[in-house]
Amino acid sequence: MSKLTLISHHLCPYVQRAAIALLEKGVPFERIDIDLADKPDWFLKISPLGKVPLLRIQEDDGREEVLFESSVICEYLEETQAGIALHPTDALARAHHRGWMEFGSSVLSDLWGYETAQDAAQLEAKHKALVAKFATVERVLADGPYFAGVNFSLVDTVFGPIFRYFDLFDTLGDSPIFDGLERVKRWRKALSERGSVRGAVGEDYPQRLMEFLDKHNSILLRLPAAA
Ligand SMILES: N[C@@H](CCC(=O)N[C@@H](CS)C(=O)NCC(=O)O)C(=O)O
Repeated sequence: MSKLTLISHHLCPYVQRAAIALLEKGVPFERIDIDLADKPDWFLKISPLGKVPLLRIQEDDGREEVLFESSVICEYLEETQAGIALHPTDALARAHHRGWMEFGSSVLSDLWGYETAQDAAQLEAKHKALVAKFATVERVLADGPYFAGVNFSLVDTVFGPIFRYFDLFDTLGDSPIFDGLERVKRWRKALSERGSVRGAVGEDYPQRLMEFLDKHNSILLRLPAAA
């Protein structure tokens, strides 16, 4: 049996996708969190883009492989590990899921701009972009509780970490993003209750996210309700 190691960072939402997939499939793995502000040499040697996540696969016979890119890692796990299926069997449905995983990455790009906004205008622009993206998501969601109904899928591994940001952001005083988006809200709740989603970060996640906002001088921390 191969030994799997997830090279990670405490806050990274892309890492969380892979961690959730591993937890869903019940695959034992080791997690190594690195400091992205001071990347270790061993990491730079094996990470083509200098980014986490990486999945290190060590075979019993000493062979070793490293995968990079969260979607590649998740697809590899889906193809090689037993346990629950995280992709639909139908090729067209699977292609749609891959599209919505990409959509989740574009939401993360807006979220980065939102959480690192320095002034009210930047925050407002990213707030609007996020509202528009989640309104689009609302239109494709059905009865839930998950993206594709009762079956948890890789799209859920992408959005669980996205929604997690708002557990903290909701307390900081910006106007709500999900108002009127009842299906999105229901999906968010279902994901927040899922064991694998909860288990993909440490207990100190909210504190680390606060530190991140502080380090980036985020305007979210300077809103009247956050003071
Ligand atoms: N497309 C990549 C994105 C991964 C990514 O952006 N990781 C961030 C942390 S969340 C990172 O390692 N950043 C370090 C850097 O860019 O120097 C994936 O899906 O794995």
